[in-house]
Amino acid sequence: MKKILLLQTGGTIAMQLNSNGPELDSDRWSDLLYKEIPELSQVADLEAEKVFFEDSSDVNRSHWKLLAESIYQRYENYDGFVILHGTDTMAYTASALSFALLNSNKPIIFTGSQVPMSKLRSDARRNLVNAVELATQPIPEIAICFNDHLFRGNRSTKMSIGDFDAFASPNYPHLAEIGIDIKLSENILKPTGTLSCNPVFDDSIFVLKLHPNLKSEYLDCLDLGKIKVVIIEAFGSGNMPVKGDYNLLPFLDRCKNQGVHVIITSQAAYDSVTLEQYSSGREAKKRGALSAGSMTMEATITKSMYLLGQNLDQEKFRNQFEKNLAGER
Ligand code: ASN
Repeated sequence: MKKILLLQTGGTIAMQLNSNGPELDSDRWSDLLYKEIPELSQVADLEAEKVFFEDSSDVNRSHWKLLAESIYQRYENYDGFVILHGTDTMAYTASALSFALLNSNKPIIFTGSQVPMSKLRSDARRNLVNAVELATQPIPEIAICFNDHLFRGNRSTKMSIGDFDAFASPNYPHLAEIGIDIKLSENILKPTGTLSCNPVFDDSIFVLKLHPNLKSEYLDCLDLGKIKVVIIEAFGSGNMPVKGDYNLLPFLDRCKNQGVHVIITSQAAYDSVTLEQYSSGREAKKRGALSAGSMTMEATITKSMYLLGQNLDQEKFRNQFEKNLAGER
């Protein structure tokens, strides 16, 4: 029987429902598995550990480091890993781990739930059983298992607050479908190299979401001396205002002069940023802006933080950012 390590990090799946709504209750987490789903022992030889215990809105780069190191240190002792995590930032943590732990040849499967395990009509039980079963399969991916789907972690994004079908991977096919049988897709990564652990993330980034009428003068307050990457969530294929009061090109010039990388993502979830398509994208490109291509915002943010953490020079950062490091683009 496969040996699977279950790492608990909090989230709704581990919350107790009281009169205020779901709340974290750290005393209960270890009972969760064995008391409520004893049948899991038929699927795998499971061990459980608490890494941290947070609503996932409070999870940050220090937690990513802790989690990556926990897996790395225990990697040889288990066949696969399941991480119980809050849904709100699960796609960020999964993306971060995909860069921190390159070349994992074992399944590292994130799951969580929309409704606490303790509630009768919860999705927790199904998601957890599916995730444990997937962690016993030949899936060398850092992935998210939710509502009978398996998604590549760094391609995933939370789409719904109230639906059990909370996640999607808009620009990459599902890695598995879970019905009566589990059907693995052809698109699963092939194992390569040996696992490395490099969980250093620099947080000197700033994300700017564009909207019509965004006053570029507000951006003058940004201290670009402290920021190393500006990620612009632009329109469509990577476009932005380039005329009149709302012209953003002077801001891009300022970034370039100060050695700040500018990365362009899109407010449209599907397809890829193509800076060459319209003149405003071309103007941005002329000023050195990089395209995030088909990457999710979660992957773009965590990849930028990861590459900054590697202390690369400007050119190397650009090269690495444009490369596919972990199936993210
Ligand atoms: N707020 C929760 C979290 O992300 C939401 C959830 O897990 N469904 O921790």
